[in-house]
Amino acid sequence: LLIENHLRRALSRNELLLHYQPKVDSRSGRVLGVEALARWENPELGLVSPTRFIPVAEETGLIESIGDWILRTACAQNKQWQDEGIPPIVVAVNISATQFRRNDLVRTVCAALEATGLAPQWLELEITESMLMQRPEHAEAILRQLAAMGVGIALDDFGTGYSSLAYLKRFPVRNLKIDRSFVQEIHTAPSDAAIVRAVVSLAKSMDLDLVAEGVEVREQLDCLASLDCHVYQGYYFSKPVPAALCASLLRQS
Ligand code: G
Ligand code: G
Ligand code: MN
Ligand code: NA
Repeated sequence: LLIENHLRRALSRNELLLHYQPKVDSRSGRVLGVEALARWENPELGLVSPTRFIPVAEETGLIESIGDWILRTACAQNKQWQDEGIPPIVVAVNISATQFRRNDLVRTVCAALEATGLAPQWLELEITESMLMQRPEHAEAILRQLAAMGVGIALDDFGTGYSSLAYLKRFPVRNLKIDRSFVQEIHTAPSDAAIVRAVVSLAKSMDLDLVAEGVEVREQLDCLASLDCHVYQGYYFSKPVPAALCASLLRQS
């Protein structure tokens, strides 16, 4: 209840902000995109993790206004980077299960793009396999509308849920993000390398983009490269950082 009461006022008190984590091509070293990650800094509670406050936002309905703010802020930031002359990149925004279930997601996304002037091709939404599988017909209809607009869809934490390959083919998904649990020991655990090899092959045959999450050390990166997976996110390149710091990473890239 304490956290809920504070969260109700978080937006009007400017306590929410977004950090951005680069997505990098290990061959060129270039930043291809960024993932927006919400942060909440409350004077009494301190820094609260999204793993704590997003579920509260979902239970209380606050996710409607907070999710809308996250989308708009990420789109506005990306548009601003473009206006500053930084080569265009994709910004990815995490969508919660409750946001995805609602009937107004497409409208909310349209409104954010219109309000900020960001072209749809520079926005990607990250959803999870389980969100697709709960109401497949609903999911398919939403994803088709978003794809028709030109907005990209990424499957986050890929490999930890249970999407059937038939569904993967049916949904207009652009990008698979290999969950970091498979990357963590990829250089020492042959079974993890085998899983990643299978996902690489799946992505190739279905013409999907691929990102490895949670790359922290050089050995993981080398192993991913040997498996022909060249795009990654992780502390090895950069943790999620404030927009200003992210802009300087983008300018250097
Ligand atoms: O960045 P961090 O490791 O603290 O994120 C923890 C979890 O919170 C991750 O699973 C991430 O997807 C989720 N998360 C971070 N920002 C957002 C957001 O803006 N919206 C939603 N729905 N989830 C987020
Ligand atoms: O569920 P999702 O993939 O959206 O979660 C993203 C979360 O992963 C963010 O909270 C981010 O801080 C975290 N993250 C990003 N890179 C790394 C990494 O290299 N190692 C670890 N342990 N976490 C990471
Ligand atoms: Mn994510
Ligand atoms: Na993930």
